[in-house]
Amino acid sequence: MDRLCLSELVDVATALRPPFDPRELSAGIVHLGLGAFHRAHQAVYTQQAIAATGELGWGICGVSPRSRGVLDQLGPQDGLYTVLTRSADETRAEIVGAIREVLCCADDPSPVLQRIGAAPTCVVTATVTEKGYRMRGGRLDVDDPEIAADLAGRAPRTVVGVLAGGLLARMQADAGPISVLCCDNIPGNGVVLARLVDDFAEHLPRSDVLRSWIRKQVRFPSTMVDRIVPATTDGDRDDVARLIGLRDDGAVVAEPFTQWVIEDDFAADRPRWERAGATMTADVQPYEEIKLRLLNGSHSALAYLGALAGAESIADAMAIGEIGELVDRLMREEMARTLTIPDGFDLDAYIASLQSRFTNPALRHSTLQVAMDGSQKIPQRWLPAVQSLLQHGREPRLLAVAIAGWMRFVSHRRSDVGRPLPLADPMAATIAEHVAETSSPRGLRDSLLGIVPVFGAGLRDDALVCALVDEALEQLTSRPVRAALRSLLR
Ligand code: CS2
Repeated sequence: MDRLCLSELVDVATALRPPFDPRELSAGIVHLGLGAFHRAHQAVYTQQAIAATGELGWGICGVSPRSRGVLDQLGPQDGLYTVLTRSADETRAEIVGAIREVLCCADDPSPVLQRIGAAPTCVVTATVTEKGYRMRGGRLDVDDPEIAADLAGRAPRTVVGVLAGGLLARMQADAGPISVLCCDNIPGNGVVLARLVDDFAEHLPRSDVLRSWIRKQVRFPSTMVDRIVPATTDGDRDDVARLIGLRDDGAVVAEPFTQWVIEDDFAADRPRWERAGATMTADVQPYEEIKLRLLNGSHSALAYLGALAGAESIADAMAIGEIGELVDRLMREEMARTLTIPDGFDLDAYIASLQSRFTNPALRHSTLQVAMDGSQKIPQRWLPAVQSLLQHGREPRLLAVAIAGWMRFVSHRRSDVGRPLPLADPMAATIAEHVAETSSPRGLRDSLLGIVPVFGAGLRDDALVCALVDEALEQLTSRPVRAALRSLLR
């Protein structure tokens, strides 16, 4: 079977092709992090915005910070790939042509720095996952060996180093203002990224000049991004081949739902993403909190408890009655009480839509995929809600069950049906050291709550939290997840 590329597009049904000739686009956006999420989210919005406005200057120069694999997927396909949208009733294919160039920083970051420094580039976007920013407590982790190596003067390879280097190139070229959008699940992601870049710039020679240029010429709008995008499987690629009649090694699969809320604070021109359904707003924070706590917070609980109970996918986890009930009550009885709900926002409808998204039978979203990188996710998904409940004199009882679920997951590493559960986490070694210190549930709770980058400094000393986690961990240690939850949910 022939492979998807520009010259093969003529043979594809018009309805599946990009709604413009990709050859006519020029790149006005640099995107860092070419994983499946970007391909199924911002690139699709951009394609639709270009189609709606006819503005051909918003092609994307996609950058893979480390992996050359993406070059092998998208390079021979001229940047083209298919988004397969799956729901219970329908599987739909759409070819995206917005990515016009693919670069990798691993070999040589200089073309990327030049691109960020070039006047036609007005927007940089990033999806590099939480760990890609290499931060600690919201600040740049200057002790991180990769950050330290960038700061010591090599050609930058970290995301923040590349951004700072690109902005330096732009200042030197006098190429004008630019906007940088973080599209990862981090609260206040714009403010956070601005701070990380400033932390990096502070260590560069003549830092004052660059830092003050950035303050004047660069905006970092915050964004809330949402679309469930499981890892692509061979089965997905086979379905794509059937639908488009070509082999596609860059295909991605996603749910029908998609949402993008963007702070309307740009330094320069930008694509009309609102013409593709994005919401432009003065304040992203309420949306971001709602999404991070209700969607991502529930997702992580489903991932750990589901994986322990032997569920391979999030939908399988939801189908386990006790886990479904826990997540429903976690959202309504705990998470929702910690949120500021914008006027006109229908919280019940939002929760109902999350439940149907989590149970989408056509999406095989693996529990282990969501379980990855817990140390980077827990701080923003669970802990602000724990703190908020405590401040209001409420018990974070169900959140404690989720925390105990993570503790059981990282310490036991085996499901109730005996399946090994790998721990994929940048802090895996530290977590393993803390686990090795002790064998009792209480000891484990005390030791793991002592990992400050994950749980902060005070939680370990909070008697109520300790008691709640102890009770849940005791249960999860002594019986299978379903029986433990039956007892904990009484
Ligand atoms: C998930 C997210 O992998 C995870 O941790 O919770 O990727 C989630 O699917 C997206 O944020 C949905 O927008």
